[in-house]
Amino acid sequence: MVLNSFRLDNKVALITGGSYGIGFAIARGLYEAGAKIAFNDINQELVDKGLKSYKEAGIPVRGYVCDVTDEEQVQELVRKIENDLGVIDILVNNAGIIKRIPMVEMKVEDFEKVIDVDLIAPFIVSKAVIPGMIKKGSGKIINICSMMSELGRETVSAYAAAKGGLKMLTRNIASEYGSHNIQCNGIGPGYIETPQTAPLRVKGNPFNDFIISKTPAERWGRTDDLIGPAVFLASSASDFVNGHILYVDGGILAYIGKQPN
Ligand code: NAP
Ligand code: GCO
Repeated sequence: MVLNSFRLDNKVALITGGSYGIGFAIARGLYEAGAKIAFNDINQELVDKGLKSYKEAGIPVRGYVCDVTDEEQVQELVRKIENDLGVIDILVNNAGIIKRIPMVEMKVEDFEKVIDVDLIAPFIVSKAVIPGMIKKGSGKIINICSMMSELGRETVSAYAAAKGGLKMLTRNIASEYGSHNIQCNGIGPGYIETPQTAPLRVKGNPFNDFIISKTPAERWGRTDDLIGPAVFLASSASDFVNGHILYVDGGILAYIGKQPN
């Protein structure tokens, strides 16, 4: 029964930065497919916010405070989850930040901070989780990439460098650990309605119309648009998919943009 291959029963999933937004939606989808859910966020306030949201959605979760850029905190996080729920089967490297600053005006420390969270942290968390997956004989890693894994634009140099690097880290983990039955893939969301893009969607911001003109679907993405792709890449249905970046972008990457009337 092909649909059974999309089930995640008895699997343990960690979604980093999962208090809200894309991470929260993906966690909800993995739960509905049968997984046990753990999430972390950078401080107790955000974890509490997430726990409240998950409770309101009727989703039992474990929430942990952990800064994913801190290797000691990440190793402690993995130990706690293994103790509370079991070995992590599915890792979603979702935590991320963006700083929109023209490159020549950007401080080095700002550039470094984005690289730390969006590229080095997925390395740190994957490095902590893979040994358990090797022992178990299977594992799924899903890195949340971006349109900026493929495209550049003004003011997002650090973010594009990080997300481009995350695409290649995804391919390298796939290459290095595929023989252990670990599949590492990426999801590249288009422009999605979350707090991170709220400044771009304010009424009258020309960027809002620009994105609509660049998206064949003629709409911003919704976090729910990412759930099916995430369940697919977390499940045995994708056991022979490895090193792939699945763009969930309404067609942006395929489209030159709406032609002038
Ligand atoms: P977001 O605001 O980027 O959410 C990311 C989450 O990660 C937040 O809860 C954030 O906490 C947390 N976080 C940040 N730094 C962290 C750290 N050092 N340790 C632990 N947690 C940390 O919202 P989003 O739009 O849902 O983005 C989720 C992911 O999708 C990100 O990787 C983003 O780059 C990517 N993405 C987003 C879009 C989009 O259009 N929204 C499109 C493509 C890709 P804070 O609230 O404190 O920042
Ligand atoms: C931006 C946006 C994008 C989205 C996303 C697109 O400022 O261009 O924040 O980067 O967050 O990454 O896929």
